[in-house]
Amino acid sequence: MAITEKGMEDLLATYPDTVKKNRKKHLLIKNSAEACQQIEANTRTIPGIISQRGCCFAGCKGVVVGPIKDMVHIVHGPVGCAYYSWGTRRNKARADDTTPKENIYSTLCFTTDMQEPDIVFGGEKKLSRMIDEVVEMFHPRAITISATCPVGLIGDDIGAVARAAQERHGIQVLAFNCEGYKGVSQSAGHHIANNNIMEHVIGKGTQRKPGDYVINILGEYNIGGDGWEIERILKDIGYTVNGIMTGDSSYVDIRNLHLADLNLVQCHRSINYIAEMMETKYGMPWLKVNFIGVDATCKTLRELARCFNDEALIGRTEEVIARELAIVEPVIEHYRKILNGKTAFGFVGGSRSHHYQHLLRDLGMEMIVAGYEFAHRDDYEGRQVIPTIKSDADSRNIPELHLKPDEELYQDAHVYLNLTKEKFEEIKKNVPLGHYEGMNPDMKDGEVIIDDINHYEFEELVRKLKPDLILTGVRDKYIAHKLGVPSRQLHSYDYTGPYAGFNGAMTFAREVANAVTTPAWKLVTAPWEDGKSKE
Ligand code: CFN
Repeated sequence: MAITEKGMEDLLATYPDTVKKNRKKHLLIKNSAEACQQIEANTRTIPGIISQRGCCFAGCKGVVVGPIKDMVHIVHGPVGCAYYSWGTRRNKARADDTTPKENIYSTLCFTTDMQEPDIVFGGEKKLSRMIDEVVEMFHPRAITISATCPVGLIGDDIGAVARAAQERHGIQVLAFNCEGYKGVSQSAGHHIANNNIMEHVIGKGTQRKPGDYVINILGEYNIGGDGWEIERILKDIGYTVNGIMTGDSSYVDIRNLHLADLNLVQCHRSINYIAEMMETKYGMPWLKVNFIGVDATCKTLRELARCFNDEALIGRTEEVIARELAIVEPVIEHYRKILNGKTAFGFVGGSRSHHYQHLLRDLGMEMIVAGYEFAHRDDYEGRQVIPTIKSDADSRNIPELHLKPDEELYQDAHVYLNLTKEKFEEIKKNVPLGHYEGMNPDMKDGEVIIDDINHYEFEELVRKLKPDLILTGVRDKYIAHKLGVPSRQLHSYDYTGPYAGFNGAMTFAREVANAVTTPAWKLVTAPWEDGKSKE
């Protein structure tokens, strides 16, 4: 089932002219004849339209800051903002070498619970008292304060409260002015969180974890245990994971983040700011990776080993890949028999809709509609892959060794560590230059790309394209079910996971096969089958 330009016009025909003009720019039918199809993204949702987006507070406290397990995260605002962002993302945490169990606060919910008098007379004193109480009861290593909408509206100076508390208690207290209304989506919150952590936490530590290949993983939040599966594979190969931003991460490890050799970037959307700032400040290169999907994971592991240009590491990588594939391939093959040729509709935040295209293809499935809630244009249109050299620690400051791409826009670097310039030139010959990695380049002609979908467009596209599976968010999951189509919820993975790495791929395959084949869907009459609804 495909949609034509005419079909797309029909879909938009219901809208008033201004809305139609706006939404048209957020919808694309992939056409490889056009060199670089552009999509409008990261702009304000039309008021009155039911968007799937979240807010700035969600992006800052919920996404980037919240998973840091050994900090107490205080939500300064009414109880609802704290309650509904409590535990729902399933970013898991456990005790480790740097963080004992008693320093983990991930399962708790801290809020000033602002009431009407606080809104009228100000909530700073209440916040200050709360910090004192938290320090007395929990003795945390550090504290964050995240502002919700009313805090910005009444003008509470949470920065001043944080500074005073920091002096009083001798621990770091970070204030995030991430009021929900800022920006156009949760993306603004990612940026605010990145800036504050970069400025005040990263670089303050002095302990690099021991090992020959020391890496950080940025943009991995350990949803359903994804990060643990990725770490398992990397450790087996011989890498030391110095720190993760921010799944199962600790304040202690984040202070030492700058001491690793290389940053891996899994979710580019939420953490690219830190990756780029660390490159500028510490000369630390970064590599965009994807651990979602069997082929994607293998490709990532091989690229990573090549970055270090170390024969032993490359050999060990191949050994681990072979060992894992021996287990994974028969399982994937089994489910591919059930799923081959089936189609999916994927609409998730700012990176997964692209990452999961790879895993679906492993299973013989195709994502015929893909979209993001809040991604920016570079997430859709891709980044050009340019090999870049980092020859050794000293060379980090030698500009000519860090070969800059000619064009600034949307370019990405594949980095190589510990190389001579000659060796680098040799490798460069074999790397396809000008190759774009991103959602649009990975899609096939006729498939649909959509930004900031709304409820109406979601329903209409499902009616027209009749996918076998919908990869959804928390709310649109139920739209899918009401339309008689099975779904997997790709934000917190319903109650399951991990989906990343090799073990995750097997879990995902089993669950998707179960979802698609469950007899329950035969008992639901889809609206286009009851003869009453249009089409
Ligand atoms: S874990 Fe990430 S992977 S951080 Fe981001 S852009 Fe959200 S919470 Mo929901 S699942 Fe989603 Fe991505 Fe990066 Fe998650 S696709 S919307 S803000 N996201």
